[in-house]
Amino acid sequence: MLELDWLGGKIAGEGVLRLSRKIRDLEDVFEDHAAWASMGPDTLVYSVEWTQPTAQDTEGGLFWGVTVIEPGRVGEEFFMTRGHFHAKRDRGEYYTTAQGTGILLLMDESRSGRSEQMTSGSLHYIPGHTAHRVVNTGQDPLIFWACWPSDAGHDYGTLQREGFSHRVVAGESSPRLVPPLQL
Ligand code: M6P
Ligand code: ZN
Repeated sequence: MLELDWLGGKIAGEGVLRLSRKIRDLEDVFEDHAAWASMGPDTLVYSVEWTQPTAQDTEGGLFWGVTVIEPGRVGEEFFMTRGHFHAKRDRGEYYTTAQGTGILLLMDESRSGRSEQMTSGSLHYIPGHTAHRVVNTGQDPLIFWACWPSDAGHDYGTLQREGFSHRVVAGESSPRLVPPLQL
């Protein structure tokens, strides 16, 4: 059995997998390349802990994990996850926010974008065929839990080539979506 630190965003127990994404890993993700290049390459942007109780690709299995996105910006753009489509496009996912404030960016395969506000207790259903990326717009870490099918897989290549439909940047008084989108 594993133990969750629900608000702290940690999973304790055997076989927990972990990864971290630093500035140096995210060169193609942020728009302002000069701002990106001026930052310490070891600056932590986000980390993920997750459990895979079945093998990757098991049909009918589920994975469970937590992501902690640090507060920060690259130029005007807030720290965020790389974002992905599922390799098996029809697979969905749940996200739920434990702590912090952010925006979930969603984009379908025809590049139509929408967003959902993330705040403590918000639950987000991500349907299949939908790219998803989380942006931390707050001043504290943004902690969200996720549950996804074992055979969903991650397709990062499509967004690497084509980018996301929208970006989230700091506005004068509140975060702003570019191009504009109703929050
Ligand atoms: C969530 C899940 C994971 C994902 C992680 C980070 O925890 O969706 O599958 O890996 O967020 O997002 P990304 O893979 O886009 O960097
Ligand atoms: Zn996913």
